[in-house]
Amino acid sequence: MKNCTRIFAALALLALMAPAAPAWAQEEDGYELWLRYRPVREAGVVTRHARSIVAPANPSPTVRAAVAELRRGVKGMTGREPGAATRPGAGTIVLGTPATLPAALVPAGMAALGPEGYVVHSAAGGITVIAANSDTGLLYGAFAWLRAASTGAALAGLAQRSAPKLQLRVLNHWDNLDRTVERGYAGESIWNWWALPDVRDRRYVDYARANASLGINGTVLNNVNSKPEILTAPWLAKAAALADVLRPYGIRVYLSARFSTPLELKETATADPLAPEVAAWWRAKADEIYRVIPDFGGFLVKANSEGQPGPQDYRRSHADGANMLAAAVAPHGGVVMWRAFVYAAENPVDRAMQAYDEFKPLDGKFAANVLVQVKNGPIDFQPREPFHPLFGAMPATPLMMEFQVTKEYLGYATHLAYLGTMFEETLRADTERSPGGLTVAQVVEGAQGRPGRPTGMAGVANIGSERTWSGSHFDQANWYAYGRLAWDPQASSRAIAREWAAQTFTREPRALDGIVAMMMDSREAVVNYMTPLGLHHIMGTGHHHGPAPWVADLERPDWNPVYYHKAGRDGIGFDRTAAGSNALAQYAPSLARKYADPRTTPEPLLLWFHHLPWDYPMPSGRTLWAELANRYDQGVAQAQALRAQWTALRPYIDARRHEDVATLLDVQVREAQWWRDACLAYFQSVSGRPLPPGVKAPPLPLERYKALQFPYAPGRG
Ligand code: BDP
Repeated sequence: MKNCTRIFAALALLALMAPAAPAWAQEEDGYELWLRYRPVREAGVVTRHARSIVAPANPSPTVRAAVAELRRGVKGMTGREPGAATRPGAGTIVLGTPATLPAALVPAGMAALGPEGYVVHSAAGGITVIAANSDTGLLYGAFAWLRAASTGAALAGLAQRSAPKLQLRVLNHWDNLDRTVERGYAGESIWNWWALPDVRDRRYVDYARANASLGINGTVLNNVNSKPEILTAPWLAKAAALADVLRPYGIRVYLSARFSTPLELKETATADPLAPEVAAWWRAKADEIYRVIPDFGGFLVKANSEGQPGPQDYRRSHADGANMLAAAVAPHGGVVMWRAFVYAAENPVDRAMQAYDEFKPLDGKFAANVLVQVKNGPIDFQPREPFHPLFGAMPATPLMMEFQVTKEYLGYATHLAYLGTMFEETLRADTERSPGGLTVAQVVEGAQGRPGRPTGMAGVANIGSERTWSGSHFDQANWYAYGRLAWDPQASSRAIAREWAAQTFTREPRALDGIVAMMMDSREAVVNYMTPLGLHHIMGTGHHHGPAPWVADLERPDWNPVYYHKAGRDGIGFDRTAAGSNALAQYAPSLARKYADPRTTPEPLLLWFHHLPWDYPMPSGRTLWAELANRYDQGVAQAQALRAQWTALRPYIDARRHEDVATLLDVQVREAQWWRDACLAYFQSVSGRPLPPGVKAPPLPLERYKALQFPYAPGRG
């Protein structure tokens, strides 16, 4: 008995010593994402500001969703659910548009907010006003208030005003009709196609809430490598069921269309975009789609890329193909997002140059409702790439950014790599296409284009049916960061990381500092242990898991890692200067001049643009060979540091999520080491040089690394 008392006393003491928030005591599985609404220490303040909610009469489903979210959030944070009130007063949250708010509560400057912006502000008399020009704006405002409350903002002095800088903020699901997900590492597709349209999984609502909390307003349901069936009546009924669930949350549904659909369905004799029967088929198909999905967003198209059919099969241009589809959806207000990710098997030109070569001449030739969707870099979602040269080079065409949120080339969902910093790096890059500077973000925001043309950003989703949604707790941050940057491409990745971590893990300042520090370092760690100094595309064939810089036997030159690193006795790197492929000429002249000289090329992109001798002197004083080895070692050390930092955070994180993350970090350390060992073994063999002094020899002979096979790696769709 006495012993028991002592144990209890010790436990009580431990509990007192532990951080203030009791959240660690509760096991969490990550399902609630950043919308956890756990008890906050200033619960009294929150209650005082949210005793009741005044909503417009006859609320739409969207307003009902906003009110329900406020109730859920306040109840979670305070234990007390706000009631309904009919009149604004102290402690009420009043939601409304200029048409429904009492005149005295309508904030100034509402017109400038546009259709989706919101104001959240503390009015006199202890009233909080959430105002917008549309119900969707009110929903976004409700989420903004909840974000403020759950991150500990001063609720008495709120003065937030925010409007999205881009119109289309879209997730691209690479989800197949059999529920597999191309490049998906979080289980099956969340779309249970088989059970749709009858069964509407409740998870779809949680998906919609999460996206609406970020302002994501569109979702492409199916893989860019599309099938004709998706546009047949039974599948349209499934898409329509999803559209019904997502609509109240301001999310429109889009579909990836296979260019040869009418031909493959045997409903036309050709898929030539200039054939009248083909244009007529697409018009009728668009009419059919809009009958079942009245707010259908439009089509996403991957054409003449990696074996997909397209207008070039009929010697027509990308503009011919895009404009034909655009004409079909235009009467309904739809758009076409036409991808610029093209490179042809027969084309001997540097793969990094092919999209520019094909699309630049088409500038100004696309219909008003077409956006050309361009990947962030010229190759393919590598851990680091320079920005795509098309940004800034097609002033008469709306260019939509395509980021990959799923980590195909960055260690799947296993490695911790916060992509906010990577997205930010591209968005903040100066294209130098304007004397005063013109960042990629500004291009995407439409700074060059005619006013009124659409703007947008796409993120290849990392969402699946696993409990964590994204395959790991930290991968949720990449969904979050993508959404926040789609709303404001000039936002800070550090601020976003902090905001995410505060909602997802803890508000304890020391813990937050630690988590944010880990996130901010993580992507650079991956770059260092996989592809330092501008190396790229040296991953395993097909699945892209693990190192394989030695692969040289694939049918097409540009499928082989050796094509990208060009390492030999003489040196390493891809010469993209005038002496080499001259890809540099696709950038603004001032930038091209700077990057033409290795000494004025940013070190992180050195081997992207230059082939240099192993003895090339680096700014550090080391030779290139020694610097490369040093970076690989640094990457491993960074991965180990992430693991150690996480251990130190144990007192602040609930046991289950702490363990989940720790387990993955152990894998990351092991795989970072593997990357380092295999790459150094290989580059040493081709350079014929001894390892630089102080660099440890890889534990296994090169052949052992080469022999590793991963026939069942996930995500190949
Ligand atoms: C590559 C992926 C491939 C995609 C392709 C694309 O490996 O699965 O289909 O991009 O974006 O990165 O179309």
